[in-house]
Amino acid sequence: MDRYFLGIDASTQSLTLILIDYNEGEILYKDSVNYDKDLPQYHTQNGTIPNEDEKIVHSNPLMWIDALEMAFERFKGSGFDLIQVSAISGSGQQHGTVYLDTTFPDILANLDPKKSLSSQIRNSLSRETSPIWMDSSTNNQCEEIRKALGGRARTIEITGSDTFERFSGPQIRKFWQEDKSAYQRTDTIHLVSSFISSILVGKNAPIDHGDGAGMNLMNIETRKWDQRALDATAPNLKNKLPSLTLSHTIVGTISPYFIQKYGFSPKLKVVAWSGDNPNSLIGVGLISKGKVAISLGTSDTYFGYLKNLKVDPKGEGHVFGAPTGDYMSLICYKNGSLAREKIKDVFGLDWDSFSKILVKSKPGNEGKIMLPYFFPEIVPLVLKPQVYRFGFDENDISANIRGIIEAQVLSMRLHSQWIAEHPQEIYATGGASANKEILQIIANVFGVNVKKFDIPDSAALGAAMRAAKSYYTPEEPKLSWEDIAMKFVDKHTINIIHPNMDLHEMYNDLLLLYEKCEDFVLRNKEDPEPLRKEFMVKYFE
Ligand code: XUL
Repeated sequence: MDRYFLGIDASTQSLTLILIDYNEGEILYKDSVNYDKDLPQYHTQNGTIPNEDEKIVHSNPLMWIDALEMAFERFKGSGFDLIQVSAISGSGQQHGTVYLDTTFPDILANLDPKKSLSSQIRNSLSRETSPIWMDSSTNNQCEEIRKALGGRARTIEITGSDTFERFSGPQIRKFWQEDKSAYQRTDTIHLVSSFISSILVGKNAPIDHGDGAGMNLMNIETRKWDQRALDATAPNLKNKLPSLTLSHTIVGTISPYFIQKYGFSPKLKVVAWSGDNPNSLIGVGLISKGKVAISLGTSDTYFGYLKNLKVDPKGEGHVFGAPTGDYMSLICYKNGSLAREKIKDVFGLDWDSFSKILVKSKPGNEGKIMLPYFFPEIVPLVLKPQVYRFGFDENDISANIRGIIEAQVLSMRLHSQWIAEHPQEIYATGGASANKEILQIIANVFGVNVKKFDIPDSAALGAAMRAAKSYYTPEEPKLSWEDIAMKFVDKHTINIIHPNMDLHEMYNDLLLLYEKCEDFVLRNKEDPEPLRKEFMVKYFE
């Protein structure tokens, strides 16, 4: 008993559930509900509602809770007796907001297990859809808030990040500007994480410091709502936000709805949910300095543990609260898996043939460089998508495949230089971390070992590990994050990929060239062509 913990990750394209056996350090059950395939009634594409304006990206909050019920239903059907689960925590795609009216607490307190959650919660939504992290339609609001806070440097100092299009504050401001009466009707604004944890405990649950930091509303030092940021965003906002809390807080026990419907124990503890990146930090065991992780998912992210608060003066990266109570750095790229998929689909390939072509192509791509802004990009900021190619065109299969992967990795190295500590080791996670050649390119570009895990779902695993830690800590204070990481993470490392240091030298040169290409296209600086020619002569003639 007291050994089974559940982690749930409500991400952009799917909802994943992981059950761990703490005593054995094993994952006993894993399942994913894919929104497009399993919930076709919502008509989503890659988990989002199609919109003619590609800057506007919303999703349906009811779909997330239907996915939750489907996952519980299947879990119950697996034969495992759900009464054995001791604690549950979760992870939500970050920044997305859910808008609820005054009826929400009552509805939650009186959920009828004979009806679906979505049919009961539907009427409490004061905004039908939720803007998510892929939305980039709030450039004006970002400027307004930044200005009101005293400029970029002040904004970063106060909130840990510059204002970003996808962050909750600018999104809330846009909602208030565009639909004042719906804003007024809104009683509570949740994040994806706190929305689902509220449903699980049957009352409004708090937002944790990890996810709260992705709003441009929380003071990164005091970890409280910052009145200046609230005032710069929308009127009366403080009254509409849940409270903030430490990530390890037990926010309640499971609501009777889930006990009656799925057979969970009335003692089941619900631990505060957090964002997917803070959860992944734990899921890959980043609890000390010098290690960073790259998550290759719908978004590609580069993140690391920070003992002390350190912000990015250029404002491309973020600082969030870490579930350990410390901090984490994060850089997020929108052109992740969906951009890789675009290249794969354009050439009618499957992932296997994509990989084979990647392996055969030459490192350095014979000097052919891509800037892969298939979608609006976050880092560097590109609001109007366009793909730039230097030295090749869109028909060259091999150059396009190597071009996109090298670009993604070089961009990570280029834009992570503000995190002063050079990584000593990189942990790879997310769906595309299954591709060994991509990991080899990461090792070569950064010049360090890359560790690969047999569980790419680090956010759901991290949530389950957090549930275990919070459950045990009061009784067994000696249980440290290191103990937990050893049990789950070290044990599941299946591959260490070593860098080729000759190629690393070449990538050092390519990094300079890549930066010149970015400068040329985005900052009107000099033509990189002469340097590109030199690079080709040096390495390919
Ligand atoms: C992080 C970010 C994404 C989302 C979705 O800032 O926007 O990584 O959390 O995964």
